[in-house]
Amino acid sequence: MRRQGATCLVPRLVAGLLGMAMVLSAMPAAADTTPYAESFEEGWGGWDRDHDAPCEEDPTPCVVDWAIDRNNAAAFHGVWSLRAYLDGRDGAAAIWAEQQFDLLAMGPIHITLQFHLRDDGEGATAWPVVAYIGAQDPESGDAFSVVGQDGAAGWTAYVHDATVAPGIVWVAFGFRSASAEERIHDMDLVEMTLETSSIV
Ligand SMILES: [Ca+2]
Ligand SMILES: [Ca+2]
Repeated sequence: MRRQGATCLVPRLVAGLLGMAMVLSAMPAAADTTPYAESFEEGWGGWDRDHDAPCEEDPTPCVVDWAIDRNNAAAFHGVWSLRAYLDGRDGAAAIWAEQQFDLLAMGPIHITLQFHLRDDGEGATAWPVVAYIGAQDPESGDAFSVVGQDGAAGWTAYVHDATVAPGIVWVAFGFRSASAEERIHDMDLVEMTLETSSIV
């Protein structure tokens, strides 16, 4: 899914990050760490849903039933989270939340991403939990790194990190199916730290 209006989100995000001291050009001598957190209490916080189901591109396309919606049925932090549903009976698929950030820095940025995912612990087969940090809009499940498995009842924290060049950086997190089951996961409290090395 191509996002509509993605570019209009960037100025607001840049402003938000700038407000958190990502003005590295004015701080040439010191390393800098910028925190980021989104708990979905007021809305999506600029995140958007996306998915990849390879069978949709078969000569006889399949339809994979999936959804990600903001929901107040369960939360790790606050009241709201993103509730994600995927029907693994329809074929292999990955679903995720993604956002692009325009990061201002004078050198590589090390991003550490952490998010929380809730499982009911009743699945018969563990499914991979996945994440992405990179320069491209993630459109394929193959772009993602497996950062763990679901299956533990309750909320579990998952971590992914990468070093990227300044500019447009996409961050995404979610999971993919690995068996013919329906599954619901709540996802909440996405946190990042953005670290830059000292600039001479
Ligand atoms: Ca929340
Ligand atoms: Ca995408």
